[in-house]
Amino acid sequence: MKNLSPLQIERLKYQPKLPESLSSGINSLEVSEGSATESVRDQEQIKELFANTYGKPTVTFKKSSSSKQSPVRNVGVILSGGQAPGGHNVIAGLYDALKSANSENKLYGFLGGPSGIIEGKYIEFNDEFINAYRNTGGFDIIGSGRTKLETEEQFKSSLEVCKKLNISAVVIIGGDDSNTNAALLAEWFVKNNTGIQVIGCPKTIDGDLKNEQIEISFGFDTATKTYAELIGNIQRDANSAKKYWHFIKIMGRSASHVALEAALQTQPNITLISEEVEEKKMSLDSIISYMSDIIARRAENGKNFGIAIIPEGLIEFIPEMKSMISNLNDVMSSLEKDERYSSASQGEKFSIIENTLSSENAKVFSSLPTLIKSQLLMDRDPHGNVQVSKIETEKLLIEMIRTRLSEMKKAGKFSGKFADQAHFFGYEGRCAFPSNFDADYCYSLGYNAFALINNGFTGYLSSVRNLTDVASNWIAGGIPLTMMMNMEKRHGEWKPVIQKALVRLDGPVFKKLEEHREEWAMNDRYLFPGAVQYFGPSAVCDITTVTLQLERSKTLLNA
Ligand code: FBP
Repeated sequence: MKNLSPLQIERLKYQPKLPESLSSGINSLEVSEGSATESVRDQEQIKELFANTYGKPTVTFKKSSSSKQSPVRNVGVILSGGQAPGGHNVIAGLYDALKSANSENKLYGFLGGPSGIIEGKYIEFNDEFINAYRNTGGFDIIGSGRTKLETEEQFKSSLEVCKKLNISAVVIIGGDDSNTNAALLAEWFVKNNTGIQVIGCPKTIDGDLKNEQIEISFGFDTATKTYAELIGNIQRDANSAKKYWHFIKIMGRSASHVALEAALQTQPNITLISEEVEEKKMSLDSIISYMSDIIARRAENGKNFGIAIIPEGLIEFIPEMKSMISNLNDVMSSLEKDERYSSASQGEKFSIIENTLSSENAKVFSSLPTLIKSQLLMDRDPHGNVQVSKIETEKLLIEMIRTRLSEMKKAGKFSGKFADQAHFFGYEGRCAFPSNFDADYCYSLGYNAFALINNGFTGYLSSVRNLTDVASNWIAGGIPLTMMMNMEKRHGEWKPVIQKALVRLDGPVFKKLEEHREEWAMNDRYLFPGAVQYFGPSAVCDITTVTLQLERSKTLLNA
């Protein structure tokens, strides 16, 4: 093989593990149905909007002694949204299941995300093509995109493309927004008697697509292990040089699951959790006080160094910032179309904004450093929201802490030194080689997605559970997408969307941080997890996240 690293060559040979129920043959599955389901909230509205796909039961697959004939099927697959390690294995699992059900079956990959199905851009997979991507990171096999699939026109174009390719099922691999789109498409296909099924697969490094049936979204395991390795390395450096405070912002959009898991794996001195900031209504000023106090107390012990973990979405959870950003999003949606604003200089833009925001929000905006102000004015995402990954919150905190510490110094309350380093970990982890857990989980999700198709389901999310046990004991099945939905305001309109799972402050994962953080702040208890392990003892190589282990052990205790 040409142009492959030694690890690539070894990983291509890895055979992902499947739950026992699925490994006995794709055409020999018995379906066991649970009772009818309801959406998490707003049941009446969701039922009305999804009249054909609402209320279906959860399903579980079991081994069956009899085998049935599987008709020829063509399936299309889409990778949607941000990259997450393991996406290639979902496609490999889907392909293997589809081919083992009937060798005449075909799998098409839509290129560049959901726009591929709308515009009819696709490839057909074959063994050679798939084999080159097994157990590799990235979404480059067919590319990804963030086009929303939600309008009648888009659905009609998708139908035309499916008809042309004789596709009878579509698998959408994505996060909460993409699976909301999967639910809409599934409903539209049933309503219009097309006979085309739609199945979703739970993807996102953010870890915020989870519930009782979806224990973890794929990619979270590998991404958090990658960030934990990097944090561990920085902790070693900080503890060696003893001269820098490292402020590390970590991807994860709104929820702080990624920051929390990385912190549990590494035990840094400070970990901010956005959900706690919001719950306790902590102002920016009180966050600065909390962090400066730890820095000053460590300095008293002769430690002018440390590690602070900052979740990507923090800024939106600080009450005064949240209010200002929401006002700013509204203001920007009209200002962006205004010629006078577009041609204004940066300074003029700031004044226009300050004069347009409410007086409270204008005060907050004008108190921010220029760098942050300009980042707040950058392009909005497709939902009209500020792109939090582009705001350098870590630098905002550093600047404000520096000012606070110099005030404390003047008042005789700080006698140490403060030298900082800022980092942002995000893209470093989204395309890493999937860990064994993600390689196995993703392959199982894809394989299971075909099991759902083969058994006639639509509007379901592929679900593989019991994930802290060995893979052979994992439970495969599906849950109706509508079960995870509620109504939320988007662009000023109420829309059905899959509910995002935020960090629960009463859950075992946050409690673990809360119990230890004072100890970790003052007495260095750094852990150095090292690189993701692919080969070696199962107790090192096959285990999943601290988050899932804590959550599952609580579930088992309560069971
Ligand atoms: P998904 O929700 O689509 O999985 O995306 C996750 C994510 O990595 C977030 O953590 C981050 O805020 C965002 O994507 C960045 O996206 P982009 O690279 O498109 O700006």
